Amino acid sequence: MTRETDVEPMQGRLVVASNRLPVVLDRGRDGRWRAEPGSGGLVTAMRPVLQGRGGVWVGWPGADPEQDGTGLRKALDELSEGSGYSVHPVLLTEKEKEDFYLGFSNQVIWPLFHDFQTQCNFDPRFWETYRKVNRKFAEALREVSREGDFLWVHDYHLMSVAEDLHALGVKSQTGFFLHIPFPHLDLFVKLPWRFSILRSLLSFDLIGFQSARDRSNFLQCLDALLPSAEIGGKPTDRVRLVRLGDRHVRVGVFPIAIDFEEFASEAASSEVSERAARLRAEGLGRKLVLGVDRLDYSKGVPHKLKGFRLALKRYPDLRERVTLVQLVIPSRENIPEYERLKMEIERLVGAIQGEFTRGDWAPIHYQYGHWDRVELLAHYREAAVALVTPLKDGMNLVAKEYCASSLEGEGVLILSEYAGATAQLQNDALLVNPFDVEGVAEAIHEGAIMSREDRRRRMGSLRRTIQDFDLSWWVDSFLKAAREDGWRDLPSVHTFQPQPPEGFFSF
Ligand code: GDG
Repeated sequence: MTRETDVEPMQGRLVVASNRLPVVLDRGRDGRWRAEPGSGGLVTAMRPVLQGRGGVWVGWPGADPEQDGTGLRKALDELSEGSGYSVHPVLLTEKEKEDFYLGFSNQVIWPLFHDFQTQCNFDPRFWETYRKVNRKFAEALREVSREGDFLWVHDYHLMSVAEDLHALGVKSQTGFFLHIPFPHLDLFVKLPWRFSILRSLLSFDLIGFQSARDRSNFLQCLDALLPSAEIGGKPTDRVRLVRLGDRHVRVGVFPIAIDFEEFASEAASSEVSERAARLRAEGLGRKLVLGVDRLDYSKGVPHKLKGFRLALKRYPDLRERVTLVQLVIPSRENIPEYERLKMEIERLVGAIQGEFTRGDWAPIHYQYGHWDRVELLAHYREAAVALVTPLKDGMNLVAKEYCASSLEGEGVLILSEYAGATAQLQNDALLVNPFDVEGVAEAIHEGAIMSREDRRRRMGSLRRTIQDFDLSWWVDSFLKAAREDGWRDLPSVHTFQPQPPEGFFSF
């Protein structure tokens, strides 16, 4: 389903830039490139927007240009014709891919911004290439945009683009959205290029974060490292203003969302219903506990496995009654840390199977790979409990997709305190600190035995929140914030503070 949004940010077109174009390229046996639409959180969010209002999407197509630049452009043009917007490739060399994408983006910014400072490789060559590639993106934006367009740049790969746009004399208004968390000052100061990154970000006209936590970290960094920046507004304002010299920058909180109606209607389709019924039959009446995570150390997969093991140990009544289905999606396999993580997960799964398997019941169904959409939605629909335990996450769309697909309204969401989604879903999810293995085990037990009434009440409320703040709300709010006065009447932000347990003594 495609949806148009009702907000005109300005008179011009929308030009989106992200590291990857929303395509998967494949070279057929005849040697010709074919471009298929891609998937993923950012793509799912932005594609309907561009389809509805037209515009341009600028990004790396994911293929090696040296092999056949011309054929590649032709395949992309063909895709543009059918999609309602045009795509414009930024071509990267092997070295740029290594140092910009695998290097600076995924071995500096990704670990640091997810609180894994010890996994950072602060190689100065990575930074040099990052700057060069950001410049390349800015040049591409200058080439495709015209005055009055709104340039919407996405994510940590492209934090310096606006600074380059200024240097190139581009006058269009710009917005930036960070899909991942922004770290606390104590971590951010470790970054050798901390001043450059802050100044580059302040070259955008609007900066959007996923949660109040991330914006507050960013503002704290500004306060400490660029004291000449004046910060206006209150922590609960959707948009706050920062003044640096003659620049005025809006800094907002826009939790990314899903197309609720699309998930709900697809989950109700006959294909998904049939697959869900088969899963139920195969499960022999056992409760399905579900985990869906990209292979990434930020997702806390070993932590959830340890929590599940402890739950089975402490509560023998769970044995043979619940099965954990854990999908791990391959990601960044060229980085050694990801290979190590995969081995750790597989070792833990093996140990738990060895300890608890009885007769025809194995406690875990572990899959390393991809599911198609029907398989994913059937699992969401059938799962009695979703176990979402990231150690840090910008948002976590899986948590929202699970609720939207939980059509009977009886699923239980166990959610980490460190997911961006927690600020919105804290009242009705079972919250856990994933580092607290006992807390995770207790939540699994509580989720498995929760009364139907309680489950319905919680899931009903989760679904309403996700529906009220859905994808079109997210896009509209961002674009409203970019307009002259549009941001003034946006609703206030959700915040999250861990609550002390009852009876906890405070001074
Ligand atoms: C980043 C931030 C933020 C996964 N496996 C399959 C599959 N998926 C889809 C899910 C979901 C998406 O991939 C994963 O999104 P997440 O939000 O959980 O995580 P990241 O990939 O880390 O995304 C994150 C997001 O950006 C958006 O701003 O929420 O915090 O880290 O949509 O459904 N889809 C299919 N088969 C799979 O096997 N079809």
